Amino acid sequence: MLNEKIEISLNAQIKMEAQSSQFYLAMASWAETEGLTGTAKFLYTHSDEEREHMLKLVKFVNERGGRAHIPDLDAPPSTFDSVTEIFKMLLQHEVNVTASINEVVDICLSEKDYTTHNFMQWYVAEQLEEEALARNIMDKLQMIGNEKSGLYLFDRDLEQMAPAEQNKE
Ligand code: OFO
Repeated sequence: MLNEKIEISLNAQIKMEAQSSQFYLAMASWAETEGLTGTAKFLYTHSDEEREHMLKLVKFVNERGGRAHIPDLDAPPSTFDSVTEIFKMLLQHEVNVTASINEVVDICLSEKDYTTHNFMQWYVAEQLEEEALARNIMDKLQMIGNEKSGLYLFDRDLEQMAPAEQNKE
């Protein structure tokens, strides 16, 4: 049975993952309208994955005798200045997600809930990879600068990166 503190923190994490999914969906949609097919594909996949992260938490909370709350979400922006702005925001967002996951892990330890602690380790590892990937993408973008041909190649690159580097459970 989940204790109340843990249930509250897991529900907060459910919202965070759902919000991430919406945020990346908005980015994907913008990229698609800008003709950035590879970037859009990468972001649509990323958005789907965040939804999976949310679902995994929903099921865990319910299976442990708690009650998952499906939250209201804030509307994400519908336009962005550039691909660089998108990935800067994405990286910052992932850093915030990591902090929030660490918070859940902290609560698990102080409440001595080792089952949830164990479950959360999957998210800890996932964040490590997601942050590394986002940093790697930012490095590429910094190298390209404002070069149009570089952006074209970057977009093609991202198309390849979409499903392979992600999607593991
Ligand atoms: Fe990338 O946030 Fe989920 O865990």
